[in-house]
Amino acid sequence: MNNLLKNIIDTADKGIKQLAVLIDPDKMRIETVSSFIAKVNQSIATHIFVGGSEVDDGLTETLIIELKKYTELPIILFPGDVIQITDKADGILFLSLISGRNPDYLIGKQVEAVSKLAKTNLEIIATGYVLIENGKETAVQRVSETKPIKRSDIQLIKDTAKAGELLGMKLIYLEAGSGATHPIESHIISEVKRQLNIPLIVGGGIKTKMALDSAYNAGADLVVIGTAFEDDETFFKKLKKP
Ligand code: 1GP
Repeated sequence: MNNLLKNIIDTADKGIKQLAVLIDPDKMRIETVSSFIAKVNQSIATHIFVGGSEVDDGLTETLIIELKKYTELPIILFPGDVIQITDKADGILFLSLISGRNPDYLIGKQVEAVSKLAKTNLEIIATGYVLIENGKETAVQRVSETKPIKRSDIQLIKDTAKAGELLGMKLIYLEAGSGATHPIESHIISEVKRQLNIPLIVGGGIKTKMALDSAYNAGADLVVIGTAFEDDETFFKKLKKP
């Protein structure tokens, strides 16, 4: 499956909204995968993202092998570290944390990943990752030792996202952080979206259908939800396919 990016772009161009369910291999028990995925399959989810800030070696691959038994949805790595790279997925968000100024997360980890990626058939999707503050320290912030951009600094958020596009990144991901108290505000999403010509991903702290719709209405092309499904699988009922 090597049309992941093309499909995301084509779908976004048609104005059809996309939803990725984020699964953290550290938090998902293998025995529960089949029942969890049965709910994902009945929902409006279009993608499965797999990743976490801190995941033990081997867990990602084991999880993806199990996921593949139960779903046809594309599985895209959203890795917090190089050890999470596995050929079992379909693609990878090749992230650069462009909101931060830590060279390891801007280019260092990416260089480290190259020899591992060369041994895979993963579709590699260059993604500018922009962390926005949400009121509390998130795992990405702690692990990457970078500061998020202040919510009030709209110009910096917009310029950072645009710089990612101008550098040739294919997607921009606005991140409030997993389990964020407040998702990214609509006006930030809409201002960023207005000046981008590539699809916009938004994630972090989205826990309700209303918050999801509000991100979509503001201009998010693809929304990522993880914690809300971990905490309450009945949330899938509110997101059933029509
Ligand atoms: C985290 O954007 C994702 O990287 C999803 O966040 O877990 O808060 O849904 P949540």
